[in-house]
Amino acid sequence: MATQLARPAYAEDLPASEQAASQRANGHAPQATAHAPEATPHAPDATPLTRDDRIALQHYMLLMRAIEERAMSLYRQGKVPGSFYDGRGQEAVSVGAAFAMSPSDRLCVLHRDLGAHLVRGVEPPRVLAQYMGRAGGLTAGRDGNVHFGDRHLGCVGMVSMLPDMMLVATGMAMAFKLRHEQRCALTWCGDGATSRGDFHEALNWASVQRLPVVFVLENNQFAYSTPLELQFAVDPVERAAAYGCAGVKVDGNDVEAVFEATRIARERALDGGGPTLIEAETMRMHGHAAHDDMRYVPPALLEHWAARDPIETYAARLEAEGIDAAALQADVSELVERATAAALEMPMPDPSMATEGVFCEGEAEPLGDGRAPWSAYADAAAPALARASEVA
Ligand SMILES: Cc1ncc(C[n+]2csc(CCOP(=O)(O)OP(=O)(O)O)c2C)c(N)n1
Ligand SMILES: [Mg+2]
Repeated sequence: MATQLARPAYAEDLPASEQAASQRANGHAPQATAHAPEATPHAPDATPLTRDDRIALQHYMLLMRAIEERAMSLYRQGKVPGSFYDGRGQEAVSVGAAFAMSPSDRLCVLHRDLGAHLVRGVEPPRVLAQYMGRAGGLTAGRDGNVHFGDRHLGCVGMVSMLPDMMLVATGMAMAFKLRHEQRCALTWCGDGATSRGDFHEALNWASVQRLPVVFVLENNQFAYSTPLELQFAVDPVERAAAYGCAGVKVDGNDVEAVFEATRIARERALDGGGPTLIEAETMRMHGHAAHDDMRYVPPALLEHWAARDPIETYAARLEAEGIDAAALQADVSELVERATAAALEMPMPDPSMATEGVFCEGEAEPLGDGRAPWSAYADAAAPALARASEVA
């Protein structure tokens, strides 16, 4: 069932003629004319989500939550080395944004964005094995918990220094521009990231060069124990304007709002309109990591956001459209149980492999394409749900 979604305000801010004039003033040719012929699907201007798309969005959010809940219990059983980081409450941000991207777009996925890996096609047993340091994990035990990315699925594994991945995404977008490739880079960053120099360098360079990159700022109210009011005096979206970067604020607990803002930002990027900073307002519902009891978070704040849980609110919306949300939940629970059993059967890595595959040996292999379950990218014969179940 199609629903027309509201366009964020910035989409109307810069008419095409003004964009072109601004580009000429900056000495940049409009990207739209510089692009090579369509190499990847350029999503239609206003493609609404289908019923299957909505089911897929909920599927991936449920999958992210169920995997992370299971991983947390494995952590408590001593099966996850180090600590464990999750994105409870932020499922809509990673799933909604990743869902808008085409197969040949490239993603730098952050530590609270498991949903994006799942959308791109990473299978749940590999994620659970990763957390447990098993040989079948994405890094085959070389790195623990959240520092991973499957390059075969168009994702660059994140590094711990934050927000370095903003610069990596900016660099990829620069390469797309230089090669006249019709693709977009996407990355996430936290509210804490806005206080780091890399954040400003990335926004500035991407704006000066009008690069096809989308930055999703996950404003989850805290950077470890530092609250927003100690993080910035000026809203990051307002700062974006100072760089000449489009900025938009969305409800980060509304998966369709995040999807739509990202879809429009991507279109804008591919049309030569430059980068967009999307600030998704949400809440980190767990501690910074499993070891953090988050005593510093006011209980009333948690209660406020608990009532706006992205999965529960979307389930109610789907039910109103006649979709059996409970059945989706049951399918995912079963799937994650199977995935856990599979991961627990995987061996620990052979220690002699630790130094293999760390550096590039021989010819560098380009990143591969990822899965893009949104129906706009799928063949008419392959609806999103079928693709979602493939991931399972
Ligand atoms: C440069 C740098 N300093 C400190 C850390 C340790 N660290 C990891 S996550 C984190 C909190 C980051 O907060 P934010 O950017 O808001 O992201 P969130 O964890 O809230 O999603 C910190 C301080 C780091 N990874 N990199
Ligand atoms: Mg934060």
